[in-house]
Amino acid sequence: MAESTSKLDFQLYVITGANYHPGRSIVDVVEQALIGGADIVQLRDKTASKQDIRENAHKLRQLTRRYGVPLIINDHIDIALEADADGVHLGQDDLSLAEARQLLGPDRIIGISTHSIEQGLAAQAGGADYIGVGPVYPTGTKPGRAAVTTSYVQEAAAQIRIPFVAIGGITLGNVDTVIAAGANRVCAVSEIVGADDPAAVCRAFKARLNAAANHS
Ligand code: 3NM
Repeated sequence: MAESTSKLDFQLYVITGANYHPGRSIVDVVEQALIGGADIVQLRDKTASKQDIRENAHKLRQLTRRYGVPLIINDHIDIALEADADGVHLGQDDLSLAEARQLLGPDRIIGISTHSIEQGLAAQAGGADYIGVGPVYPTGTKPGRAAVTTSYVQEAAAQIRIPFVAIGGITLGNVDTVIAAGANRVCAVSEIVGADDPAAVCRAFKARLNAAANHS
């Protein structure tokens, strides 16, 4: 289904995961991902103190500005505003989309995690700028959540008109299957930030995404 025009243009979305790179700084790992071609960055940290998240938000804001790439903050609308991030990403159990929009205003990006086509359509109707579709495969990064499989990717490709990004357990080994199911955008945590060479992994993801885009 044709997408509506949007303020978002990306193929490869990288989300932070500090536990995957012990001993390496978040700025270093994210910069490697940006060098490799990551198009959008999300700061996600479910365990750090709010002060640490705030500090990382400011550091990643400076870094992503240098690369001309949007920065999204997971959950913390106050930190997103304070750090002048481009937007927030919310789960199904977080603040409602309407409340978030009220706080963020019309121009900032709001992304919503969705785990079924019903949730996807609801987020679209509610004014989300993009949705996450996942977890496509089981993943230790978000344990305990059943995989939605590529069938939700297929449903999203057929029915969702805002940008959707496939997420969850996506690796260089399975990304072609995810793309073949209809995803033009993919997101990864562990495969990128846990890699010895995040830039090389991002380059490889981008090559697959671009090859598919050029053949469609
Ligand atoms: N959200 P990895 S899956 C943060 O389905 C997140 O909403 C998901 O990490 C969702 O690439 C997920 O390491 C984890 O599997 C993605």
